[in-house]
Amino acid sequence: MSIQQSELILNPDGSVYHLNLKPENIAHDIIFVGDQDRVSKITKHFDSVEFSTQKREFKTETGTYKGKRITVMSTGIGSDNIDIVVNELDALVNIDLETRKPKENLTSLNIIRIGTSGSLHADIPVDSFVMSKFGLGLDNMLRSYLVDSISNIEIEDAFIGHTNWDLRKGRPIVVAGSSILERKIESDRIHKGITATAGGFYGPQGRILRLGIQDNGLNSKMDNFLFEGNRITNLEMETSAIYGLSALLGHQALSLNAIIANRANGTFSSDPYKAVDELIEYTLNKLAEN
Ligand code: R1P
Repeated sequence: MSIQQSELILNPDGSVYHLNLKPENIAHDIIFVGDQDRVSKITKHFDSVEFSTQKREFKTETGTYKGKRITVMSTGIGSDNIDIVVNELDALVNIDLETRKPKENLTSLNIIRIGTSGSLHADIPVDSFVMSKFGLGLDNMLRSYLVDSISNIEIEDAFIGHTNWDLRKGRPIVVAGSSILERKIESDRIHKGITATAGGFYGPQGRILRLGIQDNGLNSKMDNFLFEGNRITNLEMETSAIYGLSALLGHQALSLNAIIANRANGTFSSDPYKAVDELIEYTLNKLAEN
């Protein structure tokens, strides 16, 4: 059965609806960033850029770095955007856009997020790097899919018990990142742990401006959560969604974040762009190694 026009929407030129991309526009190694202005901060290091487009917050550039073909795209903020980006990217490689049928031979993409994030621990200071072994989704997006095969129920139950999580907010989900990409990118320089993905920036991450929040002790409970040596290192808004959809669709995904705020001691990086630039150069060189 072919997928109907209303379900997989294509633009008049045949590109996918939100990303404005055709299959030939993307590489198999893809870097996600949140901020559209971060795309050129990566591609300025490229040998050359062969393709560039933008629709809404989704800016994409494809080129080569030290001979390796890489696509860089901005996802904007939040898991709802990740739902669009990962599904449309998968359609570009795994659905025949002419016949509108899934392909028999599937392609696995390598997806790496280079993001910014807040640390929950004083010993993970501003300007350091964090790699997410797991994404802890507090935002519910993944719960619309059949997630039993990818969710880590033991960690979820431990987290729910430890934080006395109110299930009216939905059931948290824990999904692992790609161990293949982890081995490729890791080094002593990078902290590893569980990255919590929140469904918003203020209340959902415990920030109080004028509104009271449901659990103002949540960040400190997350801070001292530990499961088999894994602690929750940081809070941001995309990682668990990237991990969940990539795992379900058969792609490898890894999330890296430059720590620009430390929620444990209230500090903010004096030069957040420098920390992000360093993480960009670190990641590009690791990707180009083999
Ligand atoms: C919030 O300011 C945004 O910054 C972080 C969060 O995950 C959220 O997207 O990441 P990016 O800098 O990659 O967007």
